[in-house]
Amino acid sequence: MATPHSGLPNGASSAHRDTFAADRLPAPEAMPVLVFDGPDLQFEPRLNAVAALLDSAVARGWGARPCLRGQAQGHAVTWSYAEVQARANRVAHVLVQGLGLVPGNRVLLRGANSPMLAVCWLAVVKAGGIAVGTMPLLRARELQVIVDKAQISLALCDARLSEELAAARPGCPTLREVLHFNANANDTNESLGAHSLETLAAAAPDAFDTVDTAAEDIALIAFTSGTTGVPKAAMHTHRDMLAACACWPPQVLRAVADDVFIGSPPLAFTFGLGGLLLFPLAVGASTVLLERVAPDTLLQAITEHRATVCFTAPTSYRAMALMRAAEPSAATHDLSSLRKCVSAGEALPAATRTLWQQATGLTLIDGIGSTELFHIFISAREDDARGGATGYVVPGYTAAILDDEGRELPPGQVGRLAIRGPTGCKYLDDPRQASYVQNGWNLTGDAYLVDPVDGQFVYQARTDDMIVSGGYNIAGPEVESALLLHPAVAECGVIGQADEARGMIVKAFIVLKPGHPGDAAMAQALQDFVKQTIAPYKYPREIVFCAHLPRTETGKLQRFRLREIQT
Ligand code: 3UK
Repeated sequence: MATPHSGLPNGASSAHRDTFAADRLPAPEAMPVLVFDGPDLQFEPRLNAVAALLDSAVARGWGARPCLRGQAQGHAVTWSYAEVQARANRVAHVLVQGLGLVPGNRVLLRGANSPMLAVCWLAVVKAGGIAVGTMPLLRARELQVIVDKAQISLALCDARLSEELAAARPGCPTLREVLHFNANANDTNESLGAHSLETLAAAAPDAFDTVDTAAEDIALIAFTSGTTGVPKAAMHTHRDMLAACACWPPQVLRAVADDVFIGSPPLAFTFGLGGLLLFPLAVGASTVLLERVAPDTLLQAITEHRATVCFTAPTSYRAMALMRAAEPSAATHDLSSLRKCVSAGEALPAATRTLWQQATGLTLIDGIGSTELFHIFISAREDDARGGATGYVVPGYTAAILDDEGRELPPGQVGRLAIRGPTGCKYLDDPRQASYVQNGWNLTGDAYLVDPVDGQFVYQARTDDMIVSGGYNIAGPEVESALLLHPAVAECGVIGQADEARGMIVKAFIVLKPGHPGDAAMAQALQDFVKQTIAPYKYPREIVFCAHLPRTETGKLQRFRLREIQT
């Protein structure tokens, strides 16, 4: 066992006996500059995020308030704050006494969103472990990469997702123990039934001394959605998560204790972890954790739970709005409980904002965040929100638009978005740290400009997705936004395709709404429509009609896969 890691910048010694994460932090000169401005961003040197979010809620007298809602072992449940704390304490005992978890060990968490998955996350972090979430659809090979990269020894896995993890195990020499949860009580398989996590937890005490971690101990390793290549592992400390809770949620979202949160992003994605677990806990609200989150099931669940705050991706808002518009009567889905709807993950097209407004009367709160910065850093409150712009930098963060040499550009000019604040990118042992963090700034890989009139940040494209055609810079998302205004278009994705004469041409992949033929006349009509909507040179010279678009589990369009498609 390595000696405890000390000498952290604030002088607090680590609680981690397993120093794997601290040993693999970027070198000091490669670290992002951290800024803690204002009274809400002053943190004690010793801090456990779950003590601050859960134990303190119960201590404050919120024990009886509803906390987690959803399905557990086939039943609909609502667990109060006190119950969630007791359950997390029991699971923490199983981890420590039963499985030998030592602070600093990584624990793989695997499951669709559910109350028990959230309890597992809280238990790992309470016990001083490092939670490593995995997207439900990952296959054995991808799980192996994660287990190997994070040197994971323990796993808590939803029984219904046990197969891929079992298939991965021969290639995971570090993985010592796997426990399953959410099995049906009558399941005949021993490891799923009698030795399930729930059975072991039921026999454990319901009090647990939350490990007194240092504010800068790593609590979370979030793998990036990894559109290409080896996924990057972004590490976050206990303080990072509390800092995120202290910025965008109170400044922009402004949720209250009576809110009922709901949405689609997996807890393995920091958009989901913040929006569907940490932010509701921070205000004493409750959160509905859904296993199935297709647009129709999400609509139904909003109605059923009288949800008030929704988090999902732009495409999901668009699909829900179109479904709602097609409903014979407004009564099929009653969305009148909704108060706040947050869109993130990719750019929000103005047409989608309008559709949602028409369907619900609500103004979407757009926000750009990243796995590396943990959560949203540019966003706008409903009153400031306007089509086509992401919003203002969230108080606590600073943003700049930089040119290729790192010089700050004036408003109106397109450049690289650079962010500083109380959170920042810390990749686990990865040379790509040097491209995300430069001179202390976090470079998100997005091209943005600041509107010279209202000062809002306006998204252009991913920096490597800019289409340069005939000498013009064309941002694919702008062409997508224009196409989405056409009544026949359900979804679309725009990329640049190599072209001898122009360097690149704009190429659009289009999913039409039912009943519209994908023929030459339609292609012509769409090209004409774009020319009339935005600068004519941006029109798609090539159009491909398709049945669906390739997307990640978090709703992001996989442009690299569109580029791979040979037509
Ligand atoms: C893009 C957006 C325009 C942008 C995320 C909220 O998406 C999240 O994290 P990822 O690491 O991806 C980050 C990248 O996604 N993006 C996200 N939101 C927007 N582009 N407008 C937006 N509103 O390219 C960014 O660099 O998967 C989002 C909270 C937590 C997150 N992790």
